[in-house]
Amino acid sequence: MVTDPIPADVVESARKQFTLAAEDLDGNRVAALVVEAAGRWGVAPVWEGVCAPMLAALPGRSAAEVAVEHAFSEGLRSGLDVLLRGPGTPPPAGGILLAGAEQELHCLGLHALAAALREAGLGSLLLGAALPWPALASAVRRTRPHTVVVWSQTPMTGRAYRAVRFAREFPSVRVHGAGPGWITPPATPAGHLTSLSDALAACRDAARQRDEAR
Ligand code: B12
Repeated sequence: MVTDPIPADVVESARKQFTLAAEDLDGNRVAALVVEAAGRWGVAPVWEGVCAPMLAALPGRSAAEVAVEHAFSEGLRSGLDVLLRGPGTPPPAGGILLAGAEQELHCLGLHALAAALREAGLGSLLLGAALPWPALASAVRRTRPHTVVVWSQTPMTGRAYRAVRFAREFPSVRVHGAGPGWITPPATPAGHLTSLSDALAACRDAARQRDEAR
């Protein structure tokens, strides 16, 4: 895994290529670019240095801009999803479970985290956007993860009390809120992750502690 910072001229060139592909509504090209860049520089540097800032800067006002936003975000999602994914690999048991908060349709941060975890040799079970809390509870009972990460992009879905109640319901599981929707960060026993690198480090620590306890 490469952890060197990406040189500024590479960031600039990657941004231009992503922009051209998104403006052409060419999601396949966006996907290919993210696979290529992350393969060369690592998932976290490419996500934090190129993709996330580009997403935050999208205007998304006119109809044409919204179409570009969809092409870009969908291309990123599919590129991240194929990255380092082995065919037929079963979801790891006793591992890391990722899900979007109830009613939250944004979840690209989790796709980036899932790709970064695969890169780190950890793997995860990503259940996608907008997972109702009772469905998340059911998934936790079935898969018994050591860590759960719940993504909220918008304040409407970042209900800190809900994450805290969930963490109390599952005291042996580390429950983290992630994303900018947690305006009030979830309090202990739940946690709050603010960057992809933080999230990766938290998941790796938890996996190491689980392995030491075995
Ligand atoms: C992509 C996108 C979409 C995509 C989502 C695709 C997907 N599969 O996730 C689509 C097109 C589907 C979409 C739909 C909608 N969207 Co939208 N969307 C965006 C956009 C452009 C990027 C969001 C994103 O994914 N960013 C990537 C994340 C990771 O970046 P970030 O949040 O900036 O990251 C910060 C931290 O989270 C951290 N970080 C980065 N990566 C990671 C990873 C991890 C693991 C961690 C822990 C942290 C972390 O670093 C960053 C700096 O602090 C934003 C624009 C913006 N300015 O944010 C609007 C935006 C979020 N959307 C918005 C809206 C309103 C909508 C819609 C309601 C629009 C509509 N009328 O239909 C719908 C439905 C949303 C819903 N019900 O949930 C608003 C939200 C306003 C608000 N605050 O409530 C925004 C802000 C646009 C705007 N300016 O109005 N959207």
